[in-house]
Amino acid sequence: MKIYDWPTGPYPARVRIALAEKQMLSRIEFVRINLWKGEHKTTDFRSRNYSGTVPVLELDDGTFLAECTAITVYLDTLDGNPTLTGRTPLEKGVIQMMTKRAEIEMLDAISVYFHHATAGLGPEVERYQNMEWGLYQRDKALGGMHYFDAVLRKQPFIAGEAFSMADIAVIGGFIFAAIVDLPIPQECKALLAWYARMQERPGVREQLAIIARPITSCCA
Ligand code: GTS
Repeated sequence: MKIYDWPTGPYPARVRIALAEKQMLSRIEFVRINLWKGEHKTTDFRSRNYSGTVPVLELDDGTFLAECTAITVYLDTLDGNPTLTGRTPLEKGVIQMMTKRAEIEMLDAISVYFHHATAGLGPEVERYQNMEWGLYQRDKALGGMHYFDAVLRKQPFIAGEAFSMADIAVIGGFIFAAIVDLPIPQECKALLAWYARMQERPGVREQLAIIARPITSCCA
């Protein structure tokens, strides 16, 4: 299997963490797509993923799977022993809900802030920007952090009692927050304590180590 990605990107990191947790990294050939050069917006790349984003998983039969959640579900269920996406119908439902919520309320919101209210990937890639929309999404992400802090005051993980794909999505939010220098509010003590616990997991720690910016800068 191949994964087209950009190794320091928050979304690719989600799939890399999932692979590390599943001890599957050695089964993947990584193909680097240079986002700063707009390689993800070419016609050739869009034939793999119409949305023009990474990561994209290519299976040995030539099938392409895009979207972190879809890729993670596929990889997690390949061995018949899902550890990240739930076993029971209820676990699966809650994990999907909280993963989507992590995207809407934190990770995607920070991404919109990056692409609209900062220089983003530069003028060649950012063809349309809307500062007001970007700043609105930044504030939404800060609200999301407070929401997840409240969740983690009641339970140890984002989707309940066990580590899951939903935790990985919020880790992606932390990675993007560090990239755009968006501090995690100090009063979000349960969220910050959870993030410290996440970094004790070898699969998470190893992947964070390849991200150039120090993640802890947003939590100091
Ligand atoms: N919904 C997609 C998913 O879950 O996979 C979002 C993927 C996404 O936005 N990926 C980023 C991207 O391709 C990669 S990174 O920001 O994490 O490095 N961004 C490029 C762009 O132009 O939007």
